[in-house]
Amino acid sequence: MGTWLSEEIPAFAVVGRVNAGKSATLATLLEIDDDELLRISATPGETTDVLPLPVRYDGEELLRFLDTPGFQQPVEAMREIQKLAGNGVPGPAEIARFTKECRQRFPDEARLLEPLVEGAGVIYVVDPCKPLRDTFLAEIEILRWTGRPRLALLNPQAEPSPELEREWRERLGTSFNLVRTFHAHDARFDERKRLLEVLLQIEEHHASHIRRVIEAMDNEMHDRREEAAEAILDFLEKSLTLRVSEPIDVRDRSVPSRSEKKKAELEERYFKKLGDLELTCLKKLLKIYRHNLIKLDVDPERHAGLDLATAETWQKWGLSRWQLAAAGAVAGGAAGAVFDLGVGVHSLGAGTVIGALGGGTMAFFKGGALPELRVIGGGLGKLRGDGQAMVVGPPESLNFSWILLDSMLVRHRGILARAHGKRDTAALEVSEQDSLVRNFPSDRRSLLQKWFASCLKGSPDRGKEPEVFAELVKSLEEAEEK
Ligand SMILES: Nc1nc2c(ncn2[C@@H]2O[C@H](COP(=O)(O)OP(=O)(O)O)[C@@H](O)[C@H]2O)c(=O)[nH]1
Ligand SMILES: [Mg+2]
Repeated sequence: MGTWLSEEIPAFAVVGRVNAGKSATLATLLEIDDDELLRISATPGETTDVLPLPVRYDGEELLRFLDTPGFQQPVEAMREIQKLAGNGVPGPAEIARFTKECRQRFPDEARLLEPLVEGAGVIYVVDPCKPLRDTFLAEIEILRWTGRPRLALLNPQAEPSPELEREWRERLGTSFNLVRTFHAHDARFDERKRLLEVLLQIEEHHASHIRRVIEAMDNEMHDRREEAAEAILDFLEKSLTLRVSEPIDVRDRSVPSRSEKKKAELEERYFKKLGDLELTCLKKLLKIYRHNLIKLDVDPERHAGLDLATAETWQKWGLSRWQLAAAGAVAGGAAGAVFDLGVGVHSLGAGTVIGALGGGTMAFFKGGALPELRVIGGGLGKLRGDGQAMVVGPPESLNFSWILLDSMLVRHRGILARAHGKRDTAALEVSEQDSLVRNFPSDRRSLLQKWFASCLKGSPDRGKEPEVFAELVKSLEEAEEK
């Protein structure tokens, strides 16, 4: 059936002007952030040949997309095709002749039309911020003559003016089966899925294949959510049970300057380990969602957005005071304790929470005053010398667990919002937004609080784990909808 198509597999060629965002559209739709495989570039003409991108599930190719070089001389090509038609109206036959007879003069047009001649559907990508010039009208005309099922995708690379967008829609509406918007740089799961559903409408012939792809996407998303919940559960458990210890002998303990020094060293080790746990979790999340390009530099300079020096900002994170009380965080012995959340949250610093993927916990903690760590003198069994150890454990802040969880939920959301076709900034942008844990239903808050408490004590409640996992899955699902 020719070079690009096979009988049983539905195929769609993505066509349009150079730099319209064809490659970015495919990268986002198919979650490809590999520059080697699919180049997205400001340099025109990066795609010089047709590039087949098969969609496979369980080893079976269900659908195929073809990335193509852009139109280069659409007006001249249109005239040439008209000439081939003589006095008649050009159609698929003339397009087929054009791809064979006019290759020399129109290499790009011939290449991009070839898959259409073989039977591929058309996905025409345009930027509706561009004025609708003759060159575009020529492209639209040529595509109409192919007679193939046609979808036009508006990929606005800036904010289009409403008049211009209306003009594009009207013009495209007369020549295409459907016109839709697809933000190649911002599309999320739902928008990607909707695009496939639109393909169903223009290509009924292969409906079952396309349906299977949509179903597989749904299943995959479900699995990923579970994997992400697993990673976050693991991160929380390891962070909350994290302790670092050092044997300390009597002499060191009795000299304040020495024990202070030791404490400072231990604190540093504690935060380093916490930062490592955070990074491990973030790497897992990125892998789950097939993001390979985002850099995870632990670089405080990369922190952006949230200003934790202000009360409003830290008030957004973790649970509110009464929620903590309601969840049982302050039950038992803490009555009358001063728990100034302001100090607590503030001292945890900004980075972790904001989570520009780029600052680790460490950088974050460095910013403000270090949180009070529990320092236990002795009690860790026989270690060395007189058997006493200095142990540094989690910060006293009642909100510590909640902030860790919030930070991961927010970054998870940032990862989901990150389109694979977006290649310009390496760091993940996570804008300032409200706490996610604060919107949890109260029974979820109490369940998590109980489990957190068991972890903080050093003995995670295994009995509660399945329930905690299920609630985390739900939390991730809810965050996707916002
Ligand atoms: N802001 C923005 N830039 C885009 C978008 N799509 C593509 N670009 C940029 O436009 C250029 C060309 O994109 P590409 O996908 O390679 O276009 P193609 O030539 O049609 O394949 C690149 O510099 C992209 O970063 C978009 O939706 N928004
Ligand atoms: Mg391209």
